Amino acid sequence: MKRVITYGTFDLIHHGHINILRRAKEYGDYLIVGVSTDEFNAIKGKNAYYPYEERKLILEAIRYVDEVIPESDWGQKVKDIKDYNVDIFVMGSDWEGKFDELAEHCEVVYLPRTEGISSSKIKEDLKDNE
Ligand code: C2G
Repeated sequence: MKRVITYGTFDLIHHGHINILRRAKEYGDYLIVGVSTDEFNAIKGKNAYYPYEERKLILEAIRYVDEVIPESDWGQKVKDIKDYNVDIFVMGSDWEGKFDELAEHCEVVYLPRTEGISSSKIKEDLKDNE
């Protein structure tokens, strides 16, 4: 029973998110997603269109996702890895190298991002087409 975890804002869910969730799940049997709270998004300098509860609801409806937990600060990952018995931590390649210290506690995997899509691109494109 391999347990995988990944983190993110996951606003305006798109195929880039689906790709990383599907591939993260392929590394194990159970995928936990730490979804950023609205307060943590403010710390990350992100302003999500959907509030936390909606982003959580949408993620819970995705077939690859087994559990959704709040991500409220940068420093919670080690405790999450221990508390949830995580074997593998997965992030997109834009984070390559940023979480290597977690390798003391679990396997760390960075997967290539899906090119050409992002929540901010969606917002910009919609604005341009108004
Ligand atoms: N992602 C991807 N391809 C895209 C867009 C996003 O693979 N075209 C991946 C990101 O690499 C990340 C995940 O989808 O692994 C979620 O992306 P965001 O919602 O943008 O999350 P982010 O703001 O990077 O927050 O502690 C970690 C942070 O919470 C990550």
